[in-house]
Amino acid sequence: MADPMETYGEMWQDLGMNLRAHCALLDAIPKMYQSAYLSQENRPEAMSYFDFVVSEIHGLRIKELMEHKEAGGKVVGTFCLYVPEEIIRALGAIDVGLCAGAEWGYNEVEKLLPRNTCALIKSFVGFKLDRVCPYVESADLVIGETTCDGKKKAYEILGEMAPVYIMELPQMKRPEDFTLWRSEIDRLVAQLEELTGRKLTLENLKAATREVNAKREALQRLNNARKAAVVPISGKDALLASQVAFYDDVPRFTEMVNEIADELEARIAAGQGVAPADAPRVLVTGSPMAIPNWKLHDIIEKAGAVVVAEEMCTGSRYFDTLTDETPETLEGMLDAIAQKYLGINCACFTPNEGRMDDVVRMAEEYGAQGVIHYALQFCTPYQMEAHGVEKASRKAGLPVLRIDTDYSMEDIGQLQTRVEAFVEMLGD
Ligand code: BJ8
Repeated sequence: MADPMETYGEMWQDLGMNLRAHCALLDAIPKMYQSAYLSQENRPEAMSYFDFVVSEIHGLRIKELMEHKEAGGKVVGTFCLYVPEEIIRALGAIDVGLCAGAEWGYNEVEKLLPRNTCALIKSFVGFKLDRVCPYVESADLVIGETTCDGKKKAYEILGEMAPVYIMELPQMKRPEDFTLWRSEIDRLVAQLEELTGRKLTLENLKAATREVNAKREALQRLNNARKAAVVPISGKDALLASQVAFYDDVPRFTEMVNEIADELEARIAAGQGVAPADAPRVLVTGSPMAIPNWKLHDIIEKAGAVVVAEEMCTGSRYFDTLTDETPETLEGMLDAIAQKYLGINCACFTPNEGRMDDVVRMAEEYGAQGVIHYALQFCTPYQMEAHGVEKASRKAGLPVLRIDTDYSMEDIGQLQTRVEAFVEMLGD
């Protein structure tokens, strides 16, 4: 394989990246990928597309972003599911998800942020401080949102290093909260029209909505296949598809995920699975798992279980509902977008009963025998909401294991022991 520095070094340099630190980061990913992904047996062949995407994680896609910028287009970075990608796309910009999933530059980060900040926030601040993420460096604008307190305050710090725009997200779902959120969507439109120099129209918004919905439908197809008695794809591979959805080219990604879904449907018909039919089935719920955070899925599946669903932002919360494409006015389309996004069940909301209902409903639909609640350490919303998830799951007869962890590998042994005991209990 060609040396990535030879192929992309100049591009990374032009982006102002810290090449030495970036090389160290890029060196770490293939080892993690080999251990978590390439060591799997009997993977769907079409997953080779994702092997390629990961091998080019900071290469080919960044080159595409640069070409888009050279042609006058804009790149917009986002950190949260609530930022409507339909609007960004409709205005000709490319939306990339920036949530960082690797421990990086903590020594410097902890001079700015308290040590007891969640790994996701520390990671994105570390990536920016050390200039190792070409997605952040290529963004013309970063859109943040008022979700958890840690993110809100970290965006103020990020704003000292990059252009940041904040959407105010309500924390409840009453009619007056919808009114506030709807006005925030209008503010976002104005901001993005100014950035892109384009006008939002009914036509461009409908076209973008169709494309984004098609991506969600492809992910729904892939995930539906996981409901089969003999599961045709590992949880790790399904998680990877959700992670890549945040930054890959939308039509290409949709096509490739539909190809995987074709293969999975054929595998189901042939009774071909990635795990034995009696492997315990687990639903994972909680904080998002940003790429390359594959730690918990890897532990669960190496313990002999199969993850059949993720109730998380890198999972069902991203694709399980579509935006209504039928309104025939621009205002109507923006109402539909506001509604779709306010329907997401993030733990930053109170009350958030919809999430408990989703966990129980999904466990039934996907045939999960147990629930693993995953929260990043110091993620107050998810760590506290674990109580409600546990209560609702136990009421539905589902055993629950609560895991609070971070991106480091220090607790691997302890997590393996706890997960193995849980999987064994499910198998009894
Ligand atoms: S919609 S989950 S992407 S806010 S892990 S930074 S919550 S302390 S990421 Fe999230 Fe949007 Fe909600 Fe999804 Fe804070 Fe928790 Fe850290 Fe988090």
